[in-house]
Amino acid sequence: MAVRPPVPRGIPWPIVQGLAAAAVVAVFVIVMPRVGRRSGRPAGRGFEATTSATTAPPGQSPEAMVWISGGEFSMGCDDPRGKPFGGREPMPDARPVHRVHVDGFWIDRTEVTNDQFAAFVAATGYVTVAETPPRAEDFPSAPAENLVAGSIVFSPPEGPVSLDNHYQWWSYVPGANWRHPTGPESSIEGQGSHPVVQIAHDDAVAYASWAGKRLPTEAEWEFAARGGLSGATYPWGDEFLPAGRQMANTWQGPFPGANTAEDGFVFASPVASFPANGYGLHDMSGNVWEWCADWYRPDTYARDARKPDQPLKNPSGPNTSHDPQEPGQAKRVLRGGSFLCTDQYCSRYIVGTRGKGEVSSGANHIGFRCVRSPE
Ligand SMILES: [Ca+2]
Ligand SMILES: [Ca+2]
Repeated sequence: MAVRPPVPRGIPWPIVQGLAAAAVVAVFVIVMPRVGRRSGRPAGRGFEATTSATTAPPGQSPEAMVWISGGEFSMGCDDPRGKPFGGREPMPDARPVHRVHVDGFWIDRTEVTNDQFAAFVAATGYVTVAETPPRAEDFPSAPAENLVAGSIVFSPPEGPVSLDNHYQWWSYVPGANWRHPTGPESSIEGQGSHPVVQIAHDDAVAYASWAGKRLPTEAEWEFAARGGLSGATYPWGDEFLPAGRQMANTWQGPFPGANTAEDGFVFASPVASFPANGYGLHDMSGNVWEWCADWYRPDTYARDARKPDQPLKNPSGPNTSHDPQEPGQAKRVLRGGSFLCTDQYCSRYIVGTRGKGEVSSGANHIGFRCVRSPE
């Protein structure tokens, strides 16, 4: 089981809320927007076949990227409750299921690794958000001694706890950052092929720009994650454990205190430790959450599905974010779930489900991958 990292003393919750809790709440708290419950909302078309454009790659694929020829697919998720491993959340923000077209693009075969991010930092001197002390002007009521650089770390209690308060298993840890994912005593030595974590949205954008890439739109991410399947619950099909096989790095055992790691990993696994989907992409479900470019709103799909007879072309999300649970927080979309996902709490390893995170907050289960458009 994970060693409990040091719980910070004297860090006011306003700082934690500003730097940390937003992402935690964003990703894990059940969101119950009214999407789909109002009369007059489009019902959506349900799932229809994915049609691939079958265009050849316009040139040689960049290293470690896969060409996705694009096409038309059904985006979203039915209510997964009642399905095996479907979890307890209705996922209303992932409906209506609606038709979307995406143009072709390249996508990283895996999540961005520590080695890849280290090369970026070595080349640019980039300093991540988690390595930068919070600014006094952003937290005017906080004592100066509490404005310390750090990030959010999964800090499980011993023994069972109620699952209605995520502060029981998340802590703001000074000194936690991508080089020290769970705090100053931790290290990524020997973990070059692990996904980089403790990455805020700006950090992911900066890396992508340096690499000549960009973050995927949510639609591109889901098209790629589905691997050519239509309406499947997972990137590989409808069975969570086909022939008893673990297909993704998630959580087994009672959450959050006792990870039995039947899939072999308590924390993040080296990228591509689990089978690829139909497009050759690894870890589109589980391992670490992946930032997308889009702002998060729970009603995005209701807006996008307003013309159900016309596939929406290359949607890039709303112009601003809004989360009714935390209206003041700027949030971008996160997708795919993580090694902490379980049907007891957060079943967002389900391929059509949506997550979200406050943009300045990393955590030790949040990373990313990049895409590139043809010239
Ligand atoms: Ca695991
Ligand atoms: Ca992932």
